[in-house]
Amino acid sequence: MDFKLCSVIWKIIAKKMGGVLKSGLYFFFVKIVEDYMEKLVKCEMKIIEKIAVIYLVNPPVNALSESIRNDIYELLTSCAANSEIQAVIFTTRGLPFSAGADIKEFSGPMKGKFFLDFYRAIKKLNKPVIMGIDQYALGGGLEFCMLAHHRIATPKSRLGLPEVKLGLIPGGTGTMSLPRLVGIEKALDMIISSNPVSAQEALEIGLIDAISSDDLEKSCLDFARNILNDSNYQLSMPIERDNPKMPSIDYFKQKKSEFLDKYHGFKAPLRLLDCLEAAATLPLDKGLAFEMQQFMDLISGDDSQGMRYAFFSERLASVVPGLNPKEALDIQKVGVIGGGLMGSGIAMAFLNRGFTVVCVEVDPKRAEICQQGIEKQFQKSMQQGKISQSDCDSRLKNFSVTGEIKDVNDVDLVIEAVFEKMDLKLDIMRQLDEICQPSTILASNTSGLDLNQIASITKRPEKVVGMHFFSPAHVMRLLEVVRTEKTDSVTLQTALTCAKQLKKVSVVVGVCPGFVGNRMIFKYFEQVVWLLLRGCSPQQIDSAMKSFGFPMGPCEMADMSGLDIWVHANPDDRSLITDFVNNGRLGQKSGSGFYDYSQGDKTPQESKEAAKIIADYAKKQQIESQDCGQDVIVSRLLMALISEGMHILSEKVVQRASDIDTIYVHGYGFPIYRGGPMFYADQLGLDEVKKQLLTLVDQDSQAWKMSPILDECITSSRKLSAYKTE
Ligand code: 3H9
Repeated sequence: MDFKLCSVIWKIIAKKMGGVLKSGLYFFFVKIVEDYMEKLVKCEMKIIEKIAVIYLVNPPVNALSESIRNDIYELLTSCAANSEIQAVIFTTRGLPFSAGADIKEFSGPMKGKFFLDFYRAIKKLNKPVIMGIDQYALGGGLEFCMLAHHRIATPKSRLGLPEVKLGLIPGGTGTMSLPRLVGIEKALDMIISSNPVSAQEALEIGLIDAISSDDLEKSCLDFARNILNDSNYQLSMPIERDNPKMPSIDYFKQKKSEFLDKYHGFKAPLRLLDCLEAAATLPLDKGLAFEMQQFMDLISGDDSQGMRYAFFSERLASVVPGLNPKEALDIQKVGVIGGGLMGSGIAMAFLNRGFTVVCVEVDPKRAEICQQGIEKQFQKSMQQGKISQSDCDSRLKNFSVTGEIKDVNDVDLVIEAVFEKMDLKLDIMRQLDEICQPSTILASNTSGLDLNQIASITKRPEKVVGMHFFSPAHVMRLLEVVRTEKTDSVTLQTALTCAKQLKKVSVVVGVCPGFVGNRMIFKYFEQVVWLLLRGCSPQQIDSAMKSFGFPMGPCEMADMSGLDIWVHANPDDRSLITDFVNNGRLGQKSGSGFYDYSQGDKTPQESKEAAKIIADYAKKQQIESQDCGQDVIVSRLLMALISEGMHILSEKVVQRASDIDTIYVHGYGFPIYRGGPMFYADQLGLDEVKKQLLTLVDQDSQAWKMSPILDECITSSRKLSAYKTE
């Protein structure tokens, strides 16, 4: 559905009618246009020398929505009835082959024709069907391809079944077809990783028949003609091949015990194993029925709902009404100020995507470490086969370290990544403003300082933006793009376009201490301290949060990032954490924090000394221990996130609640199958959230404040995760 098109037509009509139509009618109008557009023909067919060529036309990604599925089915039926037609080709003109079933339709009842109908229709057709795959065939798109007798792909195409990423299994015959084509082990590898294979690999493993040499349609037509002229040709569908062989007798038993641990909390991986076992052991019809049953169970479950919500939230988080991607400045050369861990990571993130990077590091020793660290990292990637020798060479050729800040005078974008001290950042920004070209965008990687103040030191505050990377910056996908009161639309758009080029998940946020992610984590951590002082051990807290689905507990996480970071970020902090730091327990880097660590081993071990520091502090503060079970731990920590998230929404720091969820899923390890803290609040029920929060407010009205947003959502029966601030 194209809202832009709707709004243009709407404006024309509204103007013509002199504003008679009320704006409320807009949505009614949108619905009519939407229905109309849905009904537009999604497939086009022409017949070339008795071969039907059918083009899939459902931009932008050829999602297999109800209307296109129905069109496909009708065309297959009409080709069966037309004795002139001897073969059928499905392909595209310019569009990707297909991104799979239309995920938007998964929230409602499944309507229209489906993959089993395609299977039966192709079988009944009894004429060769050839799929011409361009760009990608994913999920249901690949399942549809595997139902055909043959597949031909362009050299750069990718083919995969990424349903597990959405908490699903390939439920459109894929778990029966793929193992019959490529074997059980490869099928499992492809589906569980969600990673598509290249056309070359697809050819090698038997997933496709050929790679098109030039024109895809011509290759498919030539292939069809060859078959039709071959008197020995036998028509056969891959899905009807013999059952794939089990790799070993106890293969699935072993995999199940491995997956229980590896994919703890996720439902789809185990269901996938069941389906592949069914593919190996059951007759096809029973296998297909089993697959469909698993798919239907998963699609209605909380996990898949959370993961589908996360899919759309991620794409929405960088959408800002009024911005125009065409206005983004062309960024080629980037300056990074500071060659520490963060600066090096940012430099690598840009180098990995073909940018030229100049890194300024005034300390010669640190400059050398930065240069060597980056060289080492690229060489490691090369040894692991992730990049080629020439990739490695060109990245290093595009990189230089200098001790002179004036060397960034010709960059298009400069990002300061120096120590988190306001005076230092102000000084750097003042210098950059003088040195850089007037068109250069000045970005700060501050993780929570007042960016309005930082921008105000320059004569170009409208060209100042926050680009808050998460460490390690070349690995972590999240980027908070911070707009100040004065950031202009071109600067914001350029930062977002850059983020896209870096393949980051960017979320636009406003200025407030800690922005969104860190502001919420501070509240979360306050509750960790509260629990520690009431007698919960770090292990108890960590284990409760890991059972909830976090890959790491908060105490392990704090030890990993360094307890001194917390104290630096809260200079007035006189809490328990300061006592840890004063005792030299900075976390993993000092060999001890909440836990003890043996040299060269990051496994957390229970620490008597840490327990003593906590007990002494509690005694000093006259805090009595309380009986806090797993429920209390999980409730306190999640309520801290949910409550702060709602305050952030009231202050309009983000555009929508789902932006908060995107930050938490991609930057803080919130379990993706729970959608994020705001989505989880909806799953828990907002009345229940209110009940838990009221109890906390009752216990400590200083620490806990109710947000009016909660009541607003409850009284209007709206979902918190759907809350928009603009
Ligand atoms: C499935 O197939 C189930 C079957 O096994 C069984 C059925 C019974 N549906 O990502 P982009 C939208 S499950 C609906 O920005 P890119 C997307 O929201 C499906 N919409 O572009 C965005 O919309 P907007 C298995 C979809 O070039 C626009 O298209 N398939 C779908 O960076 C552009 O997307 C998958 O899991 C969809 N399937 O990446 C593949 N896909 O402009 C999921 C995309 O309004 N998709 N949209 O924000 C992807 O991985 C990426 O979108 C793709 C393109 C690689 C295709």
